[in-house]
Amino acid sequence: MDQIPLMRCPKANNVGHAAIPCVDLSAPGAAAAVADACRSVGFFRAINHGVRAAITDALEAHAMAFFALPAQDKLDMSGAARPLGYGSKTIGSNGDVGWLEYLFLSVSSNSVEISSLPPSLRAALEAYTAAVRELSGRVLELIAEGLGVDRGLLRGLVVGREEGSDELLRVNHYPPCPLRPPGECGVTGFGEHTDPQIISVLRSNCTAGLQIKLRDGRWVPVSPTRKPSSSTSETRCRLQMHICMQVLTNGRLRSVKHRVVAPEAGAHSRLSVIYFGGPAPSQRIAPLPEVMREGEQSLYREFTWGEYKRAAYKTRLADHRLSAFELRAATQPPAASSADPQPHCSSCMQPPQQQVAKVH
Ligand SMILES: O=C(O)CCC(=O)C(=O)O
Repeated sequence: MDQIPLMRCPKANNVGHAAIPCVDLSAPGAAAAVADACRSVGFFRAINHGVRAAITDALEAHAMAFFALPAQDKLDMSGAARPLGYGSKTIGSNGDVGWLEYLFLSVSSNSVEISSLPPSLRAALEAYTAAVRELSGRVLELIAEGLGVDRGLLRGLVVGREEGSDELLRVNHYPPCPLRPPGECGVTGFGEHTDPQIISVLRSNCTAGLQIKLRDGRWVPVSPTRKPSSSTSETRCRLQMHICMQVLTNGRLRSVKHRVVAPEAGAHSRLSVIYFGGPAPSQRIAPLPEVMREGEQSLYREFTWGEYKRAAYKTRLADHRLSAFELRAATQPPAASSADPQPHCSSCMQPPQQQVAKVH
């Protein structure tokens, strides 16, 4: 039995799910549609992307079997998350907690760098990683095309680099939470944050909980995908832009804030798998001259991915992780909203660390 502070997560605005674009990656206008979605929301649902349902079904089944093991076995197989490994309720080392357990893995060299995982889970993780790496590369090509730059420019930062890149895979398991905080709040599964890398592919089982923050400051729920029928060979994936992409495009594409509310008692467990595509640690990150207009000022000072990552690991999830790299004198980014209004239910905002929940 463990104890964690019960973090309240305000309910999202009920503005429907239509705000989240859905892009058919095989359609003729896919490049423009992807670039538009990345400019406006920073997040989209993809269809016809080529990741087969058999691959995600296998990963989900093996991951659920892993999470069903006794806590000590999970720790013995993966090591305690620092930050890679198996973690439960604590996220990172700076005080972030959530109603979840997870596996956080480096998959940079085409393999999962934890050899003691069950071989079937390891094989499923490797097959999934190969499929979503390919998908990420394809989407990065489409984004480049949509921005009017060389198709290989962004893909080359993550996929197929000789010196390697920084790819991570995170498998999150959110069991139903037996406690209900008062008011219009749920329990935080994963607190609000933006991801630091370039791109990510998120896949979840058919459960609700994920919310994203729109440019106008409203939090909206991302509708759970329906379970594909047995005749559907593809799974459903969502793609997200990250901090590095925001910098590379001088704010044209935006990194989206997101969070997860834990399932309530009686609901199904949520399982999500996220592939994070980042560049090599020595990669210099700065606005790409190819995307800048003549005379346009850079909004960010140049940094290496390694430098940014070290800084990000010292922060808490909800911190504004780019502030140390922003050039304040520059004009506001084209895609970043200067208004950052409070969430809908500000009276419920974290961290009210006084309530304590018991978790198995
Ligand atoms: O579980 C989810 O759907 C999202 C989790 C997430 O944002 C993360 O692991 O960085």
